[in-house]
Order: sequence, then C-alpha cells, then structure tokens
Amino acid sequence: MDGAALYGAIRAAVVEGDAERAGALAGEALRAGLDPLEILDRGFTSSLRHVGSCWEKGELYLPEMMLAAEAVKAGLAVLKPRLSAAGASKAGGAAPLVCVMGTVAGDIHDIGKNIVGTLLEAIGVRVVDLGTDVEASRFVGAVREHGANLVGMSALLTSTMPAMRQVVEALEAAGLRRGVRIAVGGAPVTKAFAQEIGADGTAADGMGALRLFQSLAAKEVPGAV
Ligand code: B1M
Repeated sequence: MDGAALYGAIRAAVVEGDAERAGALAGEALRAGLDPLEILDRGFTSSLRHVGSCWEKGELYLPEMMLAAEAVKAGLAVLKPRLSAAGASKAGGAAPLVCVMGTVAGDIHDIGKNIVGTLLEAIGVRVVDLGTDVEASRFVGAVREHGANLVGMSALLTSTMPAMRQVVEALEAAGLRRGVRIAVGGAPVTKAFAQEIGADGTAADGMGALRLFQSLAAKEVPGAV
C-alpha cells in the first residue's frame, strides 16, 4: 500500500474501532518509511477528530467513540518507540527536568497527554504521569514528592478547564508556584485562557508542547523543593 492508501486504511480502522488492525497498519506505515509523527497526525489523531465530529452530529454512539480511542491507543503503542526518536531529533538536546503531568479532575481524556508525555521523555525530561481525573491536591503532592520543576495539565472538556485554575491556585497556596513552570493544553485550551489562569504557556500539539517546555525550561526554574 502507498501512503495515501495506508492513511485511508488507518482512518477506516479507527472509525471501525478495530484496534488490532490499527496496530498492524501503524507497523506497516513505519515499514513503508512514513514519518512517525505524520502517521500519528495524518493517520490517527485526525481520524479521531473525525470520529468526534461524527459523534457530535449524532452519526456515532459513545461506545463507538470509545472503540475508536482504543484503536488510536493501539497505533500509538506501535509508534511510541519511533516517536521518541523523532521527538529527540527534532527538538534536540536533553534537559535534567522533572515534569508532573496529568489530565485534570473530572476529565478522562488521555491520548493527547500521553503523546505529549512520550515526546517529553524523548528529550530527557523525567515524566511523572499521574493519569486522568487528577485532583489539584495530587498535583501538589507529586510536585513536592518528586521535586518537580515543570507541571503539565491536559483538559479536553470545557467543563473541566476550570480545574486547571484550581491546580495553579493550589500550587500557590502550598508555596510551590514560584518553583515550577506550568504548561496547559488540550483542544479547548487557548493562549488567553492559559494567561488568565496564571499558567506559563500552552501549545496546540505535541511538537508545539516540546518547544514550549524547552523554552520554559530555559528560563530559571529553581525547583519546588
Ligand atoms: Co470525548 N469529548 N467525551 N471522549 N472526545 C471530546 C473532547 C468532544 C470535543 C467531542 C465532541 O463533542 N466533538 C466533547 C467535548 C465537548 C466540550 O467540552 N465542549 C467530548 C465529550 C462531550 C465527552 C463526554 C462528556 C461524552 C459523554 O459521556 N457524553 C465524555 C467525557 C468523559 C470525561 O472525561 N469525564 C467523553 C468521553 C470520551 C471517550 C472515553 C469516549 C474518549 C476518550 C478516550 C481517551 O482519551 N482515553 C473520547 C474521545 C476520543 C474524544 C475525541 C473524539 C478525541 C480526543 C482525542 O483524543 N484527540 C474528542 C473530539 C476532539 O477532540 N475533536 C472528544 C486526539 C488527541 C491527540 O488530541 O487530546 O487535543 P488532544 O491533544 C493534543 C493537543 O490538544 C495538545 O497536544 C496533543 C497532541 O497533539 N495537548 C497538549 C494536549 N494536552 C496537552 C498538554 C500540554 C500541551 C499540549 O501541556 C501540558
């Protein structure tokens, strides 16, 4: 199969929620010499966005969206080692940094967070992944426990975006805010929102997140503890 046919097949596998086929196609696309970041973006995440808009229009049911997400995860698992290499070569360098990362309270979307985490690890950042539905107090505890100097939050729902502000406030209340740089992201998050809640920046995609974290790390980050 050529590139266009592979991307078509990946889209079909994601829409049909066929995780086994999605994983196999990710491997086939790598063997065909396609760029892992492009496979992720053109093949998998754009298909998931398509699934999301079909669901919004009532053309798909929630279980179908869940299966589509599982298919993307299967593809991501195959791409992960090669994505790490791509992230390292495109971003360059290595930084002795610790990032506490999580999807905020009330939100269980984790695909974007996992992609960002994978790329960060590729440039030498130690990522402490707290998972999904993470309360502000857990971010605070993890920053303290791991001496983190970076915090990354993800939110995909407009209703869970306010939880990001709560994390910033909780870090302030714990006296940890000055020691960390905070990045926020996820489809509904804007630059204006990031500024409004007192975060240090946001990015629209994985490579943007890498650039953001690198520029934040270049500023003086004393560490939380
Ligand atoms: Co959800 N969902 N979902 N969902 N879901 C959305 C977000 C939605 C936009 C769909 C739609 O209406 N079109 C909508 C939100 C509407 C809104 O709030 N305005 C929605 C809804 C409503 C819901 C439920 C409420 C549905 C329901 O139950 N009735 C429910 C909520 C559950 C909850 O969280 N409490 C729900 C559930 C689910 C599934 C479980 C089925 C599944 C998630 C599976 C999983 O993640 N394990 C799911 C999915 C798959 C989606 C869509 C289709 C795709 C999300 C995704 O993974 N995108 C989504 C539609 C859409 O986004 N268009 C949708 C791919 C991913 C790579 O992109 O996460 O944006 P993204 O990450 C990007 C960037 O944003 C950025 O880089 C990443 C890589 O490029 N980025 C960062 C992300 N985090 C970053 C952090 C950074 C920097 C950059 O710094 C720290």
